[in-house]
Amino acid sequence: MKIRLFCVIIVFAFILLPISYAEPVCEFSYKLNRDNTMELLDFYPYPTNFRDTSWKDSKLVAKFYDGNNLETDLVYVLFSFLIPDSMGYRNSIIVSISRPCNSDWKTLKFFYDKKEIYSQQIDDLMCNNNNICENYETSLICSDCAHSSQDGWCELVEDNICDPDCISGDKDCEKDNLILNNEKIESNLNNFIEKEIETSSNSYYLIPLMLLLFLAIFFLYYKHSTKFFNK
Ligand SMILES: [Ca+2]
Ligand SMILES: [Ca+2]
Ligand SMILES: [Ca+2]
Repeated sequence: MKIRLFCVIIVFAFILLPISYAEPVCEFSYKLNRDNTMELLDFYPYPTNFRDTSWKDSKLVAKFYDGNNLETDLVYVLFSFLIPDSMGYRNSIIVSISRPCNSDWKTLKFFYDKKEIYSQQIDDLMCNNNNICENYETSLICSDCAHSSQDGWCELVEDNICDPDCISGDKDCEKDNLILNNEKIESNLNNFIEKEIETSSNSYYLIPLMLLLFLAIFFLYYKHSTKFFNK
């Protein structure tokens, strides 16, 4: 029995092990043109269990360099301008590369057939450390962005803050919605009561007016009938 329990624990430990090692991975997407010009389309850091699946035989290579211009990472980029089931060759395609985020990164360079075709400073892209959460920065890899703030990254943490980036899942947003709904119901009820009081108080002004009108009609009728009988 004890051996069976031990085996179950070991299996669970192996299942949970990769989850506990989820690390921020930085994904860069570029538009690659046939004349080998490039432009950044998107940069997105997200936590995952990174597995290097890059194709080890490509003419297009991406290399990361640190502040001392030393190569820290290398990615072979899979690409083809010939798209199956399309009209043939495309003039431009989208290429993406992913690597575990590294705060030492300074520059990302692309080489085609060992010739440099593109270079971009990426340290500021990841975090420019100016205490302003902007551009591609997220709290995942940049201290400029406060946790659970609006930074394009949804943090599913119960921290009494509703992260506006979460469409669903953040229980704090459900609490906020509940408070907001209760406040709305309370405010509607107050408005209704105020309107009722206003309407009622307006009616009170009408009572003496109605009474005066009634008396005036009665007086005219009485005067008219007295004149008639006196004739
Ligand atoms: Ca910033
Ligand atoms: Ca966020
Ligand atoms: Ca939260």
